[in-house]
Amino acid sequence: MAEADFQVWVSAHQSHFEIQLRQLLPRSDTVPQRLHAAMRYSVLDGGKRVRPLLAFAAGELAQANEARLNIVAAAVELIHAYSLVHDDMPCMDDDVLRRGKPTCHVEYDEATALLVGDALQSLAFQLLAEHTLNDNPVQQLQMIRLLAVATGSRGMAGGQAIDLDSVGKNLSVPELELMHIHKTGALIRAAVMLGARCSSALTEESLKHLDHFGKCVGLAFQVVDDVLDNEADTATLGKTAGKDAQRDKPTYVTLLGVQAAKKMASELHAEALDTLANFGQPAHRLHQLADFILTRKF
Ligand code: GRG
Repeated sequence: MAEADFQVWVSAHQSHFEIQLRQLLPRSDTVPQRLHAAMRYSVLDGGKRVRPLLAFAAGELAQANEARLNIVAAAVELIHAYSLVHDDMPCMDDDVLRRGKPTCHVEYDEATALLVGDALQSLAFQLLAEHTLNDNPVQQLQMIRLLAVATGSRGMAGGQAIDLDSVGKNLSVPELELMHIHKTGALIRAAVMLGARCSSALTEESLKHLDHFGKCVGLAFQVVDDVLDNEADTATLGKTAGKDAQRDKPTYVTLLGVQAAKKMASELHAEALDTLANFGQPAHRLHQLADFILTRKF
């Protein structure tokens, strides 16, 4: 019953969010048409939308306004889509399949893929700057800063730099954790915090709990991703499976083995749920999303 209710909530938010994204992205019949078409190709009709769902769930906990949540969720998803487009390019992971379809540089070309990433990132910050996200403008500036830090060299881009540098190397578990907290974790953590900060209802202490929850599920997401890269097939994932081993990249699976990696994901999940206990029932969607992050098969 609870599972069915969660599926209804997920589907309703995913379809509603898809409509929002369609409206927020530039139309493909406006100049420059090819770039706009490639941006829409890279963002629409695909992906689990985990980060937007986390923003919506954290926002519901904070009783935030839905219109504001749509904007922060879109900004985070645009940053995520940009990172996937750039990550797939020949100068980085060099992949041909993403979300079950040809990657952006394959469908279009490399220069277009580069520009798609650039333009999606700019659009994310444009949205945060042109919509009201919090009654207090100082708080809103803090939110824009939060996403900027999570995206830049002290967040996702920095994690990607460490990742590219790690190919063929033996990292320690703490080094791997540092890389993934930045590369994957920072944006997931930002999604939770941006959703919560769309209202001023939560105390600083509650925000700290949520931030810790975001940190735990962000890292758990990556540990599970490493396990799936090792265990799942390309058709299920919608992206090339076994890529990490192929590129000789250190992962939780190569460092710890599959069983220990799964145990680590479970421990992070348990820590995330412990943190949510501070909120009780109003945090049930975040609880369900943490369960999904642990048990996902794609
Ligand atoms: C290029 C600056 C820059 C950063 C790229 C996030 C990232 C950094 C690269 C993506 C490579 C990758 C497979 C990372 C592992 C975790 C991850 C982010 C998986 C993809 O996210 P999902 O599973 O994808 O949420 P969907 O398609 O469902 O949105």
